[in-house]
Amino acid sequence: MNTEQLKKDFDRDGCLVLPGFFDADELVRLEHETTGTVKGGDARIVKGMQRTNPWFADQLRSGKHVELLKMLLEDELEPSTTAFFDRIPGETSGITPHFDAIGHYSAGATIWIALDKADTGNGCMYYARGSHKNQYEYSLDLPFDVNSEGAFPVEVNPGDIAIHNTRTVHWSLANESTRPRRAVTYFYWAASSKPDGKRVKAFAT
Ligand SMILES: O=C(O)CCC(=O)C(=O)O
Repeated sequence: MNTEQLKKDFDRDGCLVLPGFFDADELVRLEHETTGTVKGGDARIVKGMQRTNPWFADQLRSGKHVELLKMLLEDELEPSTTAFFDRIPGETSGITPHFDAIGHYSAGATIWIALDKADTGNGCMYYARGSHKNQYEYSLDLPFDVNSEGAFPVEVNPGDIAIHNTRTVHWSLANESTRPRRAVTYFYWAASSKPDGKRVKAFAT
C-alpha cells in the first residue's frame, strides 16, 4: 500500500475503496463473530456490537485497520461504534443519503467491510466523491441520487473495505436481488475534533 497516495486520495475524495484488505481467514472470523452477535435477527442495522461482544470491542480499539485510519485522519482515534448493515434480499428501501457527523460536522471516519459481494444489483453503497468538502444541512435524507455529482457505486468483494470521512455523503439502495449484501462497520471520531461540547449522536452510533 502506498500510504502517501492513499492519504492524498482520501483528502481529495473523502472516501477510498481498498480490495482484499481482509484475507479469507480474517473474513471467516469476522462473519462468525457477526452472526453470533446479531443472532439471526432480521434487523437491517445493528449498532453497538462492541457492547455485547468483546471481540468487537477489541477490534474497534486495535484492529488491523486502526493504524490506517490514524494515518488518514492524522489524529488519534476515539472509537464510537461497530455496526452491522444488512441489505436484506427483497427489501424495498435502502439507507437514505446522509453523512455520519449529523449535528456537528466533527472529523472522523468509518471503515465499511464487505461480508458479501456488493454491486448495483443487491443494494451496494454509493459514495458522493468530494462531498466531504461541502457543508450540507443536518438531514438523514439529503437530495442525492446515483446521478449526483461525484456519485459512484461501491462495488466490492468479500474482504474489500471502503472508508469514508464523517462528512462524506453516502447511501445504499434496496436489495432487489435474492443475494445477501451484508457489511460490518467500525466508526471513529478523530480524537482532537471536539464538537464544542454539544455532540449530537451520530447516525452510526
Ligand atoms: O451499508 C449500508 O448500506 C450503509 C452504510 C452506512 O450508512 C454507514 O456505514 O454509515
